Amino acid sequence: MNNNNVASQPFDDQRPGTSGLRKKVKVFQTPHYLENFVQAIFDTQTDLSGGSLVLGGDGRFYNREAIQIILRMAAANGVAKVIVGLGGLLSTPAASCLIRKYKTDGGIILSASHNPGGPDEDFGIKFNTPNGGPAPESVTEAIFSRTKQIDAYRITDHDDVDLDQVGEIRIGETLIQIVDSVIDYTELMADLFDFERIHQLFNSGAFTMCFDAMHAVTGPYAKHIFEERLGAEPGTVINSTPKVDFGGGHPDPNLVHAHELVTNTQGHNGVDFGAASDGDGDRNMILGRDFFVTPSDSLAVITANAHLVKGYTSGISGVARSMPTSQAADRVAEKLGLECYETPTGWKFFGNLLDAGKITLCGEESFGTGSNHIREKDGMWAVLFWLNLLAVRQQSVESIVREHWKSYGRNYYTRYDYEAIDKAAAEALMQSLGDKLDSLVDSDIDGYQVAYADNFSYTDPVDSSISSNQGIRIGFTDGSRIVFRLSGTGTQGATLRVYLEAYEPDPQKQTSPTEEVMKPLVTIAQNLAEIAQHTGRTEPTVIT
Ligand code: VG1
Ligand code: CO
Repeated sequence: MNNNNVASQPFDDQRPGTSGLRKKVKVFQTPHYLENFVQAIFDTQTDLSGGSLVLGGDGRFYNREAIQIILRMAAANGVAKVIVGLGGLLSTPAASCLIRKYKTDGGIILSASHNPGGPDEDFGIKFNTPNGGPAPESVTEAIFSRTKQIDAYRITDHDDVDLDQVGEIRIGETLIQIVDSVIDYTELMADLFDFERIHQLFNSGAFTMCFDAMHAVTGPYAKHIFEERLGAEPGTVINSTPKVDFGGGHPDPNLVHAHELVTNTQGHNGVDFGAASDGDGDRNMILGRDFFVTPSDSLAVITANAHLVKGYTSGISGVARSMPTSQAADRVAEKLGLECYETPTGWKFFGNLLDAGKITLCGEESFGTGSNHIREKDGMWAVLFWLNLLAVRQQSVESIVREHWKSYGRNYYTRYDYEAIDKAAAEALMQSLGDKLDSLVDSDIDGYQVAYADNFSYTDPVDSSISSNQGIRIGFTDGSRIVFRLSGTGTQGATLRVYLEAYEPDPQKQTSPTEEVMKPLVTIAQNLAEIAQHTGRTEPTVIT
């Protein structure tokens, strides 16, 4: 067995975005492309040499090939132990769980999350630190700097390792452990949730559920937990076999892409509870019968009800939400006397708050919810939280949310995405909107009074690091808000996201269709940012 030093040249586009490095599969297949990035991880994360690593991915096209390459590179870089998910599969939350449980020096997760998979679609890679969370900006920037200088990488000659048997193999000095992460992950969930009570709910015969794994990584976890452990009817989990191309769909749990699930929740025969997760299992969508729970509301409901759920009965220390997420959680925090933090988009910004014990719960409007049990958002966790809550409160999803609105007010919420627009046009739009901000404060726009208009900058309360230019916020005196930012996960052109929120405290006015309530704000947003003029688009690609 030989360790080879392979000469290479830097690529200039390996800066990680909101969640790791995401590119088309074809880009990752370019000779040395993946290898350079992985070597930059080994070069900057020096504890890995002689240390241990968790490795796995969401099973998309190129997952297995990339794992074999990374294993041979880990051996050549002196990693002592690599813990790999069976079949090369690890959901993002399961990877975080393993890093923490086995106290490894980090993890490499292969995923482009909810983006489609296949030879012409997307692939991704990210490094998680020993706390189990996505690397903070200081680490991703160090990796990026290294990719700009790299001139060689180390790789061992070795045959492919069998990823499909639990057990131990060696590549030279490096121990490879293939583990069934469903076991470790289930154990953690059983600690946090009242499995007995949820089992009784399913046994009662009066409760039905449908979970859509979207042919992505959560299939095996969901089958085991819902059907085998909690006694849900066989067939409760649909699309449960992970596929390299996610069955040709977008593994994105929203009303547009999880249409089979949505149909199953509709009408008289609809199930009582519907849920889905994304490509890598960190996102979740929650549905009742004929009822959609916005992710922002889900975070607020979870916060308000945490004391009813096994793992959280002793109380929570605080809550955080990403900036574009609706302010529903803020209302709950205020009532409960808890601190509520507003962070930039991306889970990495919750890490310090969780590590410091400042928060127990956190979430994003993009179908992400989680707690201090790991350092990633966790789709199955959110679904189990809701199940536990339904078992305790013995009410429908809809009545729980409607009661919540009555107590705290309703934050109507919607997001408009303009995908694959010209990058320069998107940047020009943000620039000219940014230039206007000062003049907007205190002005009146179509009857809405501007309270503040700024470009969000975040100072981390734990390490004082500053992240600026995180999106434009325009807040109005009635509590409504418009946020504009450019996506950091896309692989084609630019994506403009416009987030809209309106606050309604009056219970009599909490049943209007969201589109109707949002209309005036949509018009303001389109005009202010001159979206059509800059991008040529009069309609968004996706509305969630
Ligand atoms: C999007 C979401 C963000 C989320 C990120 C990663 O980022 O808006 O809230 O953390 O995806 O989620 P962006 O930069 O495209 O808006 V996942 O499930 O794709 O890892
Ligand atoms: Co994801």
